Amino acid sequence: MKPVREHEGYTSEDIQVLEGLEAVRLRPGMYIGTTSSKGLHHLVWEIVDNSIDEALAGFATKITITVDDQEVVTVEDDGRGMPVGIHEKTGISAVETIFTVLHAGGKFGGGAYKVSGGLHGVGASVVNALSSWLEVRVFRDGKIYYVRFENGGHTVEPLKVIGECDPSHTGSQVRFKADPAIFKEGTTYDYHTLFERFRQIAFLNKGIRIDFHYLKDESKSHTFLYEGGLREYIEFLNKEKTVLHPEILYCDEVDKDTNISVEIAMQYNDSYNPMVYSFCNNINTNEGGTHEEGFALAINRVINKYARDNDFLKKDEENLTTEDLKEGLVALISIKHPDPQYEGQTKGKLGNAEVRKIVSTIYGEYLSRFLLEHPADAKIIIDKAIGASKARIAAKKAREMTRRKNVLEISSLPGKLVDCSSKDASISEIYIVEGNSAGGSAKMGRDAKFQAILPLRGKILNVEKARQQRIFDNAEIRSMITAFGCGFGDEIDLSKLRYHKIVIMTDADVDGAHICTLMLTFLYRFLKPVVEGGYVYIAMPPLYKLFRGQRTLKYCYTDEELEEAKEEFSGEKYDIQRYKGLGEMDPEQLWETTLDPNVRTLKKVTIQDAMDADQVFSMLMGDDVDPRRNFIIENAHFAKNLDI
Ligand code: 1YM
Repeated sequence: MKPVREHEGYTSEDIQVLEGLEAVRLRPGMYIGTTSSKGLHHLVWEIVDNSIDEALAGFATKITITVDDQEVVTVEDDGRGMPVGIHEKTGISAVETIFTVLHAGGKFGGGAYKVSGGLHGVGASVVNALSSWLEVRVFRDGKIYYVRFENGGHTVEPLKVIGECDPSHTGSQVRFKADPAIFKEGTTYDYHTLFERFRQIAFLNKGIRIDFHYLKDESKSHTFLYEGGLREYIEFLNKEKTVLHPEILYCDEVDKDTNISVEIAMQYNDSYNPMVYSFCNNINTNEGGTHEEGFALAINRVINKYARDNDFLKKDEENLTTEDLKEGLVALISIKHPDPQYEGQTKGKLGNAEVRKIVSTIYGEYLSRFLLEHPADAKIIIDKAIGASKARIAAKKAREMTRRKNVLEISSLPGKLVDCSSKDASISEIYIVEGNSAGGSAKMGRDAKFQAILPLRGKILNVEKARQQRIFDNAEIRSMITAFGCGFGDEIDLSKLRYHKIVIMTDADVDGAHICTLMLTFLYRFLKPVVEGGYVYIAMPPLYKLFRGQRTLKYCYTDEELEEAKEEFSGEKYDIQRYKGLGEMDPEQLWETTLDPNVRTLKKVTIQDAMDADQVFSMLMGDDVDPRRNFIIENAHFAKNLDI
């Protein structure tokens, strides 16, 4: 059946198509998860994924993404150009089919891996359905083709040739404006989110060049191109760390039988934390899966064998555990699979069973060769793991001996805690307050029914730089864990959490920001489910008070608010007090600005992406002072704003 265009009346196929796109508009969450900012960015990933596929298939080398000051996104690649011929089944051009039929993209072609078919792969038609308008230009055979859709995917200008180009110029360009009627929180793209994802895509696909132009504010441009792939990614992740061996282990191979590609890089640093990240088809598999298991099997088997063969491990000594081997390890595992299966709570776990063996074999062979050829590096790696193993065995003994004193089993609450009277965790809040004087004001200013105060003296221990044992010797950390009541680490039990709001309250200066970061690092590393559960907040004390004599006119929480207030007050006389610290506020002021649920602003801490957070923490905790200072002064974007 030959379909006719909109103005000529609908055919049944047109209607089916529109019903499909209409379904996307009715339940956008089913297709892109959410219509929040995250869903909005999803639209960009979707179109970029198609360009990545074209690059992975060997046809495109460069992808350009532009976000202009009207929030219009343009994605362009130099691939073959989307097919423009008439598609047999639908009777309309392939380009139009890709953009109007749900899941059409995946049904074409074949052979190569398709990142666009992966976890997020909902297809370009979903982007079209959720856009006010969308245009496609295809450069192919010396011609420029053009098609335009409006209002959620209605074709307003069917595919036609609008000009000629040099036949050597091929590629695809998609421009779209997300529909504000769908994205009710706004259609504003976040520079950091885009920047970090494009950089990651470039690291994960060596040789692909990504040009990113962000034209808003002061316009910014970036080119990402990493010929070294994951090797360069490791260099980047270890930039602020002290690495233990200069050489990065790097392996990039394809399993011939299955066409699965395996790219792995790793290097040890002097920290105690593992940083193992895995990906399948460019998607971060943050719940791990068979590729991570295969990797762990390989390092365990090969390093233990080498250690025994070369007498690093004596007959009566036990094997190094995977945990020992991961101490201070930064590793990246990226596989590309023609038919990935994802499982787990957030579909972030790779399930394909065959992958375990393939990764274990490929990386095992590489690693044994590496150890043989680099005995000096081998010794450093094994010494590090033996150190970890000794510490683990010693800690286990110490734990067994002091079982009773274990922080988890201390029944009495810490002395400094000023608890609330409610025992209902869902309404209870605990303020972790920097400094004793601020703690005093908070204690008197709070609502004792549901607000508890835990003053901390000075800085808490930097957990990034210490082994577990020392961390739990730290009094401030023990106070917090005991007060929260839910345990920590693997033994955490959220049902025992005594407060459903944990509020970090520090001064609004550089020191305060540093203490806040230390707190977040600690929470992130040892009480991650508490952060993920959305129980952690940051208090926002005011920066300024506008007053006249004894009368407070207004509190301002940001410099912008102050500027606005100054304009409102033009004509009226007032003075401005700048608060330097929480200690300057009396209990009443603290209540009416920062504690009272009816007026206060809290920032909810949502660690969107464990990887970003870890990097931020590592950078902040690293030995290099400049990036830390700059970061703290500039922002704290790991905390996303949320007004309570
Ligand atoms: C700015 C977004 O979509 N590029 C792109 C998409 C395709 C092709 C090339 C392509 C693929 C194939 C053959 C094939 C797509 N084609 C399809 C479908 N950039 C962007 N560049 N010829 C061209 O896979 O065989 C879907 S996407 F379905 F038509 F094959």
